[in-house]
Parts: sequence; C-alpha cells; structure tokens
Amino acid sequence: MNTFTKRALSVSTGLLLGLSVSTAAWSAKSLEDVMKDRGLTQKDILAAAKTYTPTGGRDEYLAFASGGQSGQVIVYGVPSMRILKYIGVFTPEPWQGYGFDDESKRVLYQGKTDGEIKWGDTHHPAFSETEGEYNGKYLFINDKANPRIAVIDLHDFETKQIVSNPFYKSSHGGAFVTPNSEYVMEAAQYAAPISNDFVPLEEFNDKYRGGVTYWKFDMDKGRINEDDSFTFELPPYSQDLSDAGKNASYGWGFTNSFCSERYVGGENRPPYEAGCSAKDTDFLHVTNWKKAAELVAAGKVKKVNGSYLITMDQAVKEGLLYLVPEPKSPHGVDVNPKGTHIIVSGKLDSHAWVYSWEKIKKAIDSKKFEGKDDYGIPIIALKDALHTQVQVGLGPLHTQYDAKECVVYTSIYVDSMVTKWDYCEGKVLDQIHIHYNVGHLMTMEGDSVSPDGKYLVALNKLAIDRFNPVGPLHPQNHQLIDISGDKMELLYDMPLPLGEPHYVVAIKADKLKPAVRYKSGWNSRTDSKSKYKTRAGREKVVREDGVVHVYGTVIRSHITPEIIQVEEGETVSIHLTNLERAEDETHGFAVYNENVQLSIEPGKTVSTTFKAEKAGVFPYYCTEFCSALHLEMQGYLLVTPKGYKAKAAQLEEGQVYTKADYDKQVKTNVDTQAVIDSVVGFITSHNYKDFPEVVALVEDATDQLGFAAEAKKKAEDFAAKDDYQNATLWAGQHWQYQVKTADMGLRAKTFLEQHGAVKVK
Ligand code: RUQ
Ligand code: CUA
Repeated sequence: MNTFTKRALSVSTGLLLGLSVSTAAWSAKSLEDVMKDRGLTQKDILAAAKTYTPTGGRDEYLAFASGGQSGQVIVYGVPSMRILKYIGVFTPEPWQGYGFDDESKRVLYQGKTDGEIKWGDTHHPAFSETEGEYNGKYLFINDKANPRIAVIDLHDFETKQIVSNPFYKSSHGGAFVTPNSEYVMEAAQYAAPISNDFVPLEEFNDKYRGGVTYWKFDMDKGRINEDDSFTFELPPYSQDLSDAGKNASYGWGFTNSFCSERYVGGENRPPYEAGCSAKDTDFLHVTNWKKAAELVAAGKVKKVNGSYLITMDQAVKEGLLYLVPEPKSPHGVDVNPKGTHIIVSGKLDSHAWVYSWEKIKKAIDSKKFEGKDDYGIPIIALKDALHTQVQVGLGPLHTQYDAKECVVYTSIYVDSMVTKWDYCEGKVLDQIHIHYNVGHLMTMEGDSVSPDGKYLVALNKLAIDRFNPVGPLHPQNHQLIDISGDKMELLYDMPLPLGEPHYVVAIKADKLKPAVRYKSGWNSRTDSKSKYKTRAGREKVVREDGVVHVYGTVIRSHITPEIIQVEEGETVSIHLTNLERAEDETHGFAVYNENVQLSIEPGKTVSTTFKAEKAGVFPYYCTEFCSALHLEMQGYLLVTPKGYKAKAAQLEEGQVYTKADYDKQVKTNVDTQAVIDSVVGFITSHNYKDFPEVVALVEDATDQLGFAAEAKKKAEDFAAKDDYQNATLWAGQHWQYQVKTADMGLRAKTFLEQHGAVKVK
C-alpha cells in the first residue's frame, strides 16, 4: 500500500474512532456529573449554551477592537469571544509580514510624523457607513500618540493607508464617521502649537491650539483624500471624543473637551489633575461640517501646513462653531440613532447629561447665546440645550444605544458597573456589576442608526483577580453581557492579552465579504497588479540599476529559485508570487540574519529589499507549515566574497540511486495515480461547478497535475539514458506533485460531501 492510500485510510479510521470515543465520553458522564465535578450552576450552563460555538460553527457578529499600545486591531467573534485575527496597523506585525515587506513598509511609514514611528496607541475603531448603517467595507482607527488615522480594507483585513495629522501633537478623539463616510473625524487631545517650533508655555493661551479634523474619505477608492480634508482650529481645551450627528442632526459634529481651564502644571504648582478639574463645567464643541465643506469647495478656506484650516475667527463669522457647557471633566459624547439627543457623562459627576438637538439648533438659529468664551466662540446656555440629567452612578463614561428606543447603557467607572437607563423619561432601569473599572461599552452595531442590541461588551480597564495570574502585567478583560431581556446578565469573561483595547465595534458577520485569494500577482497594499508578478516557469534573476532583482514564486513545497547567488555589497530585491489558488495556502519567507519575514497569501506578490552586506551562507525557508514537505521548502542565499571564482568541482550527491530505486518509485506513482483518478471520478460525477470553492481547488489540482506530467517526462527521459540518479529524483518529484493534487482533490471531495453536492450525468 502506498503512503497516500495509507493516509486516506487512516483519515477514515480516525473519523470512526473519534466518533466512538466521543460517544463513550458522553455516556460515561452525564451533564449533571460534569456540573458537579466542575462546580457549575444552572446559570453557568445557560451562559455556556448562549456563547459556546460548536467546532466549525460561526459567530453572528464580528468585533473589531483597538489594540491600544500594541498599535493593532483585534478581531473576535460574538458571542463566542474567540479571537480570530490581529491586524497590524501602526506597528510592524511579522505574522502578516506587515512592516517587513516593501509594499507594507510603504503603508506603515507613509504616515510617519518625524522619522520612523514603530508603534501607535489605537483607541477608537469605526466602520464605514452608508446612510448611517455599517456597510462592511472599511474600518478606521486613530493613533493617539502620533496623531494619525489608518484605513483598513475589510475585503482582506489589511491596512491600506495611514495619514498623519498636519496640526496636532496627539489625538484621542478619532475615528468617528459621518453617516455616509463623507468624513472621518479626528480631534486633538493635548493642546500644542500647530507649528513644529518651540513655543514657551507662557504663550499657551495664544499659541497652543486644539482642533477637530474632518478627513475626506473616498468610498470608491477606499482612501482618505488629504487634499480635500479640513480642520477646525479650536481653543486649547483638551478636545476629547467626538461623534457625528445623524438623521435630525446630520451635517453637524460634536466634540467634548476637558481642562477648558487651560491649566498647565509644573514645578511648585498644583498638579494637572487639580488644575484641570477646577471649573464645574467644560465645553461641548458643536461644528457644522456640511457648511464648512461648502466653504472649502468654494475656495474660501486657506491652507496652513499644506492643509485647510478654518480659523476660529472664520468659523465664528460663518456660524460654524458653538459651545455648550458640559458636566465637570466630561468623557464620551454619543449621539442617539435618531440624531435627536446627545449624551455626555461627567467623570467627576454622577450624572449623565442628555442634550436636545432640537433645543441646541433653536438657540443657534435664533442666535440666543449666554456669552462668548475668550476666543469669541458663542456659548449656548445649559438650560437652552439640556433635555435632562440622570443620576447613573459614580464616574459615568461611555454610553451605547439599544435596539429599543430610549434605552441606553452607560459605563460607570468608579462603581465598576453598567447602568441601563431610559434617556427619554430620565430613569434608571437596571444595573449590573462588572470586573473591574469599565471604560467603553459596545452594543451590536451600536454606533449605527439601527443598533441591534442583543449583546453588550464591557471593556474593563482592570482584570485584577479574574484569571490565572501571569505576572504583574495582567490581561485586559472584555465581559460579554446578554441584554436581550429586561435584566442584564453576565455571560463570559474574555482575557485579551494584547495592548489595552480602548474601544470595539461589532458588525453583523454576514455584512462582510472577505476575499479567499488575490488575483494572481497582486500588490495588496496598492490594490493593483504588482510589477514584480511572476508566473510559473518564468522565474528569473535580473541585475538592474545596481540591484539584483529576483522574480520568484512559491507553491507547495518549493521556493523558486532555490539558490540565489549575489556578491557581497550587492542590494537584493526578492519578489515572490504565491501561485496557489487553494483557500488558506499561505507561504512565508524568512532569511537568516536579514530581518526578512514575508507572508504571501494565495495570489499575492510581495518584495523584500536588503543589502547583502557580508559574504556568507544565508538559508531561507517558508515560515508557514503549508504541506507535508513544508520543512523542505527551503533554499540558500549565497553571498560570495568580492571577485569570488566558482571551483570546477561537481556537487556531490548525498545518496546514490539505482534502477531498483527508480522502479520502486514508479510503482508508488502508479498506485497514487489510481487514487487520484478515483477522487477525480467522484468530483466530476458531481455538480462541482456549482461550488466556487471546489472549482478553485480543482484548478489548483489541475496545475499540480500539469507539473506532475512535466516531472514524469523528465524522469522517463533520464531513465531512458540509464541515468537512474536523476530519473529517481524526478520520479520522486512527480510523486510530490501527485500528493499535492490528491490533497486538493480530497479537500474538494470532502467539501462536496459536506455541502450536499448531487450526482450529474
Ligand atoms: S476613551 S475609557 Cu480612549 Cu475612548 Cu474612554
Ligand atoms: Cu510553504 Cu511551508
């Protein structure tokens, strides 16, 4: 029996065994036994049933969390809370080759502020929207530390663009999206001079500034258009979060602030936190982006630092900017789905304040103001803006909306709980304790115009005693809460061991249509054909402009070329195209000592360029366990000393083969072919063309079979010349291709069996 049939047999016996083992396990222990052994209550079992996702099962929602100081985005499923992916955004991420291949380096360092920033502090992810609904196309996220916004394409979950704010030195309040993704909002946090010059703190009030930027987004191109973006110059109050108006308040934006005292700490002065919370109120900034965009389009706004800046004077004169008092040291500003109300919490207040957009708009239209701030911006009196104040608990922060009208959830930081309340009637409905010190909250599709409710995720700042201890640095804790009934019910604790996920947004999973593979020879970062794409058999090495360009390919289980030879001091640029079409057949590429790690998904072309500084031997290999002979997916970069002349000596074989070896291999190949034929027979006798996944597998298998035929011919030619050394090696290679063909064929067959394929004539 050849290895392949053995393998097929062991798979089927394994399945049978697996079945009997699991039946035995179930019969030996009843649910009651398990509950008793593990000390589980009825409530635990119910929670488990609500979150457990059987093997192969899918989640209803996908959540995208900021990775905080990791500079990444974390993707997980709800309700299973299984982590599915980390997306490299502001930080190099070797698993994805992000920040290692030339293509992604261009994205990562495109948004550089000064020099090469290697990390980010991601805070607020936001989905692209159409008419206020998440459209599943793009995700935006900000970097607080080095004011930037990144664009992630949800077609392949890759970062495509990073833009750097031309005015700020920090930005917390991003990213927030207007209802048709016309703009992505980003607010400054710590006031700073808008130039890069040194400006003494004595000039804080006059020269330090805050702001809110409206980045213009082009949905068709999937990129931010920096040229058409604009920024409102704002007073040096620490602008915090923003939210875009929707429906009733469409065209407007809301940005809260703290430290409108404009306090600066320092030696022999009371600290920042004292000076920044002295006043009873701070300011909500109300900006009219719709009218501002018209001014920009009409050429009435000047550019500063190469970008449109609407000065405070201009904004006041044109009626684009207003202030409304907010509770002490506020946090969070959340517009309701209808756009009629805006909720702001005061970190040092036990109330959430509900503003009425109708009232604010009326005050603006009738020019009814209680005065101006020091910068001449009109202030709307609190009584002319407030709908109600509700006592929700100590240290309220963020609010999320439910599917039920008027119902909201507010995180209560100091009391470590979530308060469910009604903002129309101003009354508390329910409270639940969480663990511990909750920051943001998230309901399903909670930032859209039609939240789904269902689940609430509490993003807790401290985990303390919730998990097995792993040293002084603890994981974060995302707690899943069932909000489908009247009472909130805690379902699950998920430790998140990467950065501090500040905020998370969740979208219905079926709105996403991620790709399985790229078009062959694709530069995924520019979304276009790579000029370095290479087809099978066209691999080559070209010396051009002082660079050694290697046009290579990868496919199970080899890298072409397998040997690359350059001279010390030469610059090498290796371009690799993944020829696979089968789902999940990613190859990697690592080179000893050169800081090279590529991730080459099916169809992708990526490049790595480096200077071969020193003569030596540099093995390279595939970093993904892609196939049975993955470990053999290897090669050598030989860097010769200057002026090196190759010796005439022949490569000495480690193993000598005879006619008997050749015949044995041929026999194996014949047996394997019989298995392939039977699998092919099964596939072609079914309606496999109705299954795109299977069609791709069949195409892949056909490719492999084509290579197999070439190898077989070479083997036979050598055998005819009695060169059994080469004949046996090529016959072995023939078998390699057969195994890969069979592998794909079996995957296709299994897929057909599991997806109800029917027989055709
Ligand atoms: S903030 S814990 Cu960075 Cu969104 Cu409120
Ligand atoms: Cu390709 Cu391992």
